[in-house]
Amino acid sequence: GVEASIPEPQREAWLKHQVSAFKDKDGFESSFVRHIETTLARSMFNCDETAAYAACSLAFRDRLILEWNRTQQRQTFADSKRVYYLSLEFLMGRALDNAMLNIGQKELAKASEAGLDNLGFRIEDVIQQEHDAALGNGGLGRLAACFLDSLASLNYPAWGYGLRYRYGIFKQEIIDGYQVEVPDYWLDFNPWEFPRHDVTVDIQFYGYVHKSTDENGKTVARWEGGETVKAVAYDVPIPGYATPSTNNLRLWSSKAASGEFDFQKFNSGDYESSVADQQRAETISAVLYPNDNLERGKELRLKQQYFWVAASLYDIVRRFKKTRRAWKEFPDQVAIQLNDTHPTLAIVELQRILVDLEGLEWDEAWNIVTNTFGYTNHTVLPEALEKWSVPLIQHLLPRHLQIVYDINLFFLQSVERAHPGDRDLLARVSIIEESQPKMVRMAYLAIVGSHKVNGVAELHSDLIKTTIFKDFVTIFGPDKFTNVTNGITPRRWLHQANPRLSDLIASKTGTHDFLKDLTLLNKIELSVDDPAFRKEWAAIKLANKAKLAEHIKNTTDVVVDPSALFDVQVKRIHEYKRQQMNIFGVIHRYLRIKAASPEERKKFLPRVSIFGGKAAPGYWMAKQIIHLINAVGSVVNNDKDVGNLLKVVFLEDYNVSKAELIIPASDISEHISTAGTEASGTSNMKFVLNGGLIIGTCDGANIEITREIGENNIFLFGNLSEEVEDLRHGHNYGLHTLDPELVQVFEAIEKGTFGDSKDFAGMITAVRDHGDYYLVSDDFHSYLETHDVIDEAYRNQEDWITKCITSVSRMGFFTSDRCINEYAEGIWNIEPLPVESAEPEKIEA
Ligand code: IMP
Ligand code: B1N
Repeated sequence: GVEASIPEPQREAWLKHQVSAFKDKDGFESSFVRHIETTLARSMFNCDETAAYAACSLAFRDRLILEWNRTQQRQTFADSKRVYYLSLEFLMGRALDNAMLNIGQKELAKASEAGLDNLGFRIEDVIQQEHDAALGNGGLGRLAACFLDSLASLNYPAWGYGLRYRYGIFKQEIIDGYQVEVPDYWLDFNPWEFPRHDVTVDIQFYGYVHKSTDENGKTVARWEGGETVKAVAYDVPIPGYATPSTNNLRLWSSKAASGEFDFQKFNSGDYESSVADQQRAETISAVLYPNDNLERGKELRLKQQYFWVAASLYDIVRRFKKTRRAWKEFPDQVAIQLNDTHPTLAIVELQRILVDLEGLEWDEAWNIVTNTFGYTNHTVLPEALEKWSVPLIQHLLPRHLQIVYDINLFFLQSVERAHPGDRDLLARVSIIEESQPKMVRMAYLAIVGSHKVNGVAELHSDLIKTTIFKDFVTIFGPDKFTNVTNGITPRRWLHQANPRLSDLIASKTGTHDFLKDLTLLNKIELSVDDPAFRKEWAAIKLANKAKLAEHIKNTTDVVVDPSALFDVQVKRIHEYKRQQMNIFGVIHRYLRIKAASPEERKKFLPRVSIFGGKAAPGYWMAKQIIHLINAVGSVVNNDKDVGNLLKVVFLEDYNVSKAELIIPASDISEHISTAGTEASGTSNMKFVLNGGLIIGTCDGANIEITREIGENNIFLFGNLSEEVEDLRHGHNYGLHTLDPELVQVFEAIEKGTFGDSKDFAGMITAVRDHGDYYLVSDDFHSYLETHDVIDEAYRNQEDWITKCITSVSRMGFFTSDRCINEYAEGIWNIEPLPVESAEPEKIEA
């Protein structure tokens, strides 16, 4: 702010000492050695790969933070509209590799690589030292990370706001075939964050509401009492690709508000309880809830949500106030996007700030609020739709509950005016569910408080309009609801994960410009028949598979043949994603191989079935699925009759950096959710972009991938989303005859082929006796048939490679750059703001 600015007369002295970052190999080496010796207090006699990682990161960080300062100053001077992306999850993965690619560009990356080499380290090994920043569960968190990359790369003035969890998603170990969770303490050394101990916000909880009448007869509400926790900001710079723009991800960490200890208690000898208070405050940002697509209504989760939302809004409002504009201009300066309903309290908090603290009239405030927010829905699964109990909110946030009730009252009054006498409609759309206890429906609150609501793939956006949010389309009209199909950043998911493929593509398109404009990929379709190109294409896939085979050997002791078909399903373990169907299919293949004569066996195509993914710690069925996959693996992989025809591998601790290894090594990946359940999926896009084909249901983004790449290049199967409801209905009326091939699989499990069958009984009864909610039996036959089609297709390697090249060439649509441009234009109404480089010679005084 102005208060902290150095006065004009002294600025000359500052300008004499402008800091610059390294520009070449020698500069890199000098920065590296300086950080080793000063920042890290080590020396050439005490420098291992971890220290090298640290020093290398610090050298790049110096560059990054200069660009960061420059970008933030430019955005402040320009006084243009900013977008704030509020997400409880940011699944960032590793930063060094990404920073070298994005800010480093080719020359600097090459220079630092040579510098490292000269000082005795290999860049590949140094990069491997970094611990993933894993502040997310799966697709939703990784999408937020891809969006940050695109926002910076496209020069949009944008900040992310999240929580600085001390523990990210747990580390998964597989012990005797079972998942074991180990805490992920990742903050030991993190060179990518800047603590801002000067940027803190006091956050209030509990207490009561005091209402009084002011001199004009207006009722004023004051929230008093309760307890206070301090939010401390930590900033993570987000480099754009091929641009100096460096945006900010601000993560909040919780601390006790009253200094280190409660001295009252301390002096009265109650030392333990004063430490306990301290720890209770720190608990708020301690741990990421490890559920994907599930909300369990825990008080601490609600505390996390309010803590983060209140700190972020305080910060956003403070920044707006520095501009001294009128409140009605707030939506011209600020767009806030809600990543699912987790930050929905922000709507209530902004209304509270405007009405209670700033004294605006309700309607004027509400107009500002609704013009500021946009809401993205990511799921239609009922167990994932957030509801909070009224008594819990009443206790924790008494004033917010009153505001929610008022928002609901005014909303229902307007519905009543437009649809007089429709009591059912009022009950259906009420933000308050009249249950025991009463519940606040967060998605409804998010819709009512936003000007746009979007789904994340076409089918999903249609589904929310015709099912869960149908009544709101009637009330607000169809224009409030829109679609922005998800995307992925090609920087990480092509160039970083698969540098050889990226370079091969560049050799045909002339430059790496497709990393900025992914539609340029279509140029490689002209080379689809070029023998040298095809040969190199195949060689790259084989090398990526060999690298994964090496990892499989090192981590599981299973030896797999890189020339076999690699069939991959890596994602969170969930019944709707149907890993159970996959492993049942693997068992079916195993039974067929066993039943075949030695002569017939020669006709089988060698396959490796690769699984990976975490189960939520409390999700018993998901854990049973992991156990069955491992049990099948230990039987199949040691069966002499099977040999190389089938291997089954479960890769421990699937995360972003492992995804970068696994995805480029896939021939076929599986995206086989029950139709209508996977909102979009984003790994489907990553696999195709890396020259793998997919088997999938007509669900989420699979449908649009098919439209883009052509239906000859994808293996679709199974019932359609419009058939699901009738099928489920049929099951419940006893019309469920199990697929005979699935019966064979169940018999084998129940005979004890894979160990004690009791361990897997839940998976069988879910299908056979409990209505088969996810339609495993209904889709099983078509699933098996499609795998046979895949075997045949893979035998014709020439056709297969043609399919792969053609598919990659048509994937331009799925860049997250396209998503961000769509959000910017259709929802946020913001423009890019390019920044000049921070090189000192270019800075004007
Ligand atoms: P904030 O908006 O106050 O949180 O500031 C974020 C960053 O924007 C600061 O660290 C500065 O880099 C930049 N910034 C903020 N205020 C000013 C200003 O008045 N002039 C130039 N840059 C500013
Ligand atoms: O969001 C992704 C989509 O590609 C996936 O299809 C979708 O399943 C995923 C509550 C969620 N939806 N909902 C969640 C995560 C954590 C949580 O506590 C819900 N994740 C998705 C990106 O759009």
